[in-house]
Amino acid sequence: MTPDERIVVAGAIVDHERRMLLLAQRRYPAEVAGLWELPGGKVEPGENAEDALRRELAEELGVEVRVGAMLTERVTLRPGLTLIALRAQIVTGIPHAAEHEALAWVDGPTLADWARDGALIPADTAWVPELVGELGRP
Ligand code: DCM
Repeated sequence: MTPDERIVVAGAIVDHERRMLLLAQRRYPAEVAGLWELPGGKVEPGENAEDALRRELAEELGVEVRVGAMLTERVTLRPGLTLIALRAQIVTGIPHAAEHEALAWVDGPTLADWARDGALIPADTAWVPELVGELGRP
């Protein structure tokens, strides 16, 4: 990876029973306004992905999270900008939409439906099979 490569990190936030995933509805830009995403944002220079995710989720949702393992798929958003997702669970706080239009907890079948219906931002559909396979597993 060259030094000018940037990472966007998204949080696959699941509840404590690992049944539901938290999705956030984007307000901007126009191409994706109204679509749902795993919340997150750009890793700043000198920051690691875990720290960036904790910072972004504190800013966007007002929660403190414990960060877990990365999901398998990496998505190239454009040359030099790669999207990854890290598993996360809320340690403190109740999520609220500080920067998004709305938040929703979805179970696996609902996530699959929303993806099929085009309700997710296109990049984030890469993670749907892995997440659907995990949600609700004992
Ligand atoms: N992005 C994405 N999926 C996410 C989060 C972000 O595809 N779950 C993209 C949208 C933008 C870029 O990453 O191209 C930066 O996102 P933001 O505007 O939230 O900082």
